[in-house]
Amino acid sequence: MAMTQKSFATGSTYPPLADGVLRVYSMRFCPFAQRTRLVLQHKKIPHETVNVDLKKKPEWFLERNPFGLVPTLEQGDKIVYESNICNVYLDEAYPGEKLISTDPYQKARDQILIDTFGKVTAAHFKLLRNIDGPDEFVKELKRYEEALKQRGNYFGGNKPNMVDFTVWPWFERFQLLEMVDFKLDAANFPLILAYINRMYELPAVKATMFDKESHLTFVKSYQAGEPNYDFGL
Ligand SMILES: N[C@@H](CCC(=O)N[C@@H](CS)C(=O)NCC(=O)O)C(=O)O
Repeated sequence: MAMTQKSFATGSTYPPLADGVLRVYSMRFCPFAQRTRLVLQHKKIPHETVNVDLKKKPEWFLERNPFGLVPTLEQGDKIVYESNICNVYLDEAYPGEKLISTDPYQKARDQILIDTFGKVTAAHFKLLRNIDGPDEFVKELKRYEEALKQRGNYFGGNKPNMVDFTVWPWFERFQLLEMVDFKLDAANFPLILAYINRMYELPAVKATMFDKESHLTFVKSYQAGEPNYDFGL
């Protein structure tokens, strides 16, 4: 495993990557990176993690991903980035439980939930920033309440699949909406509320989650323009 969880910043030396080792570049509080960390954990894919300072990015990180975004995967001379692409790559390249359906119709329906989830994240962001009220967020999230009604305990049915690991990081962060006095209510979101409790039991979620206080501390530092990437270390 990599030497430290502390984030690497501009001017740092590239931490050497051993032959064959899969590395994920991450930021501990990034929901996109968490998507990929969830898949790595759930599929038990051996890997190491290198956290980067996203305000003062190391030069060697920008050489590997010119967009400078996490997650980014590196193994030998292979580089993959964009969370959804990383996750499809990991599912295809590694053995173990497959998270993407081989049934074309099921795969298409799952992909709709994955691709249109950006509407939820955008509304969540605007609500959290007090740019918008809750209407849009509630409307978009209702589609996922409906999906659970049709699918069962998880978006994947009786077990989690790629949809679950794609959307989960934001479900973990819905509790941040207490900052703007919003809470998911049992009348509108009974299945989502039960789902959130169920997901917290998954080993992959336990391995990648932060508690509410840590998320709140990070988000407040982020909103103040001084993100505390190493909070708690
Ligand atoms: N579309 C990208 C988004 C990733 C992303 O925005 N990650 C943030 C951290 S949460 C980041 O790396 N930000 C650095 C920047 O914007 O310069 C993905 O799905 O991987």
